[in-house]
Amino acid sequence: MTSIDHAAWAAYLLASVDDRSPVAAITKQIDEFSIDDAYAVQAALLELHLGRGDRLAGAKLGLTSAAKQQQMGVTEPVYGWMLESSVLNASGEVELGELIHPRCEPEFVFVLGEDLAGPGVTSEDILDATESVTGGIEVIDSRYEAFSFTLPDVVADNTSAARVAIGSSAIGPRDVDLTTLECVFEIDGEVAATSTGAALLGDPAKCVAMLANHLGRHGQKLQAGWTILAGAPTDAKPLAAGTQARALYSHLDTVSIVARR
Ligand code: OOG
Ligand code: MG
Repeated sequence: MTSIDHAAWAAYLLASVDDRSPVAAITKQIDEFSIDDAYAVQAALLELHLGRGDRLAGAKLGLTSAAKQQQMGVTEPVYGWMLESSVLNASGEVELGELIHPRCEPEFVFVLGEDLAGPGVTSEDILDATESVTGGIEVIDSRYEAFSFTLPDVVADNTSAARVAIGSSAIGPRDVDLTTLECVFEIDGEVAATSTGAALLGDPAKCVAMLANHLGRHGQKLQAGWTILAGAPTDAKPLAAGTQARALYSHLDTVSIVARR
């Protein structure tokens, strides 16, 4: 790792959240910003949020589908944190005034029943440790200008995490084959995209296993009670005033959000 001031870059990104104003990507300002530096900034940013009284609700993966990787031009999965303050209430109302240039995307969501530590965690281990699976819609909001970034930038920015609606229905992790669980994503009543769990690196549980192994490399573990987003199976859509997004799942209740100004 370099002599980069991780805490200062975390404060830079938090100011963007607070001001609802995008900032220049970090890699546009410093040449040698490594992935390790980026995860160190992400960790410092989490500390700043926790220091303000927020709490950890779980974790997330991003860029785990070909659709997302192509949309964002970043071809590797990323890992981030989910804060309690980001979880929307049952009305699914998203206050646009609190965000910069939000987009929304469907999610496959795992709720963990047991702690699980990498390395060596497999999809089967994840299914064993999972209490339930449900659907969700994530609202992402890159803190960078033009929603544009490289891999280390988006890692530092906690993988664009902003808000999330979590479904109220739940199935057991082995009740259905998660690779064939279908999701239809609608924007204002029009089908925007359809997908199955297999869009997530072939298997959503495999994505969560990668998260466990990533945390293991940082001396951390998945924790019982955490909510984990496996990543969007399809590309994200802009969330403008009045936009209503719905994710309809083959074996789960529909999740919806609506954007308000
Ligand atoms: C990065 C976050 C990606 C997902 O599900 O792929 C993500 C971004 O696209 O801004 O949450
Ligand atoms: Mg996502």
